[in-house]
Amino acid sequence: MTISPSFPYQLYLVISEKDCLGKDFLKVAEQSILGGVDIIQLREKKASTEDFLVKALKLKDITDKYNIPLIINDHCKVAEKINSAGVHVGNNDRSPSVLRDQQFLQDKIIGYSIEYLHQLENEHTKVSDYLGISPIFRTDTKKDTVTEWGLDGLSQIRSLTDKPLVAIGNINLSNVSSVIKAGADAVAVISAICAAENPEKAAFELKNQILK
Ligand code: TZP
Ligand code: MG
Repeated sequence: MTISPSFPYQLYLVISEKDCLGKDFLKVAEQSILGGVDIIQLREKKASTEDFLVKALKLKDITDKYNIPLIINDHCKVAEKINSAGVHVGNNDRSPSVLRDQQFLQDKIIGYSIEYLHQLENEHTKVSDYLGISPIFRTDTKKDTVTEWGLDGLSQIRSLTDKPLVAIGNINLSNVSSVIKAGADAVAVISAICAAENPEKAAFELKNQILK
């Protein structure tokens, strides 16, 4: 695979405490980094701002220790408070073009989820640093999704944009190579690492497949 100079990360862990199924999510994060995860997003769907902030600060201690970017899902105020590497938003969240105008986000990473083809044409896509192609395959981890892009959908998007593409949705060891072949610059996973008995080994094996 070729590594995008503007998004030089290939294995992207999206983490929440709940998705770690009783394991300490901070340990899962650290083990995943040791296994080869390049970038981590904190995504706590039901957390209050206060609770999210506490988790984000603890996670940032770990990502800082290994010099790994921490991306914050939705909670842009928390992102600013902890000086995270960036934010990730979807179609129903604060829009990337408004976020980009905020001073603290001007030089940070903004990720934007693509659920409809027409989003490729909008201003938000233009100002984003990467596009989350959401979901590639239907997944039990997030049920309220719109388009199941599949490998063909991913290839089609690849042919329409030069933006770094982060594929997400039911990606695991058995399909990760095909997702890369279809044009993803990076793959994002939740359960393939968070739910694994050995998150370090799971990350290591995924990374190996990606770099093959
Ligand atoms: N966005 C689209 S699918 C998804 C998100 C956050 C969940 C991915 O989780 P998993 O367990 O890797 O399928
Ligand atoms: Mg969101």
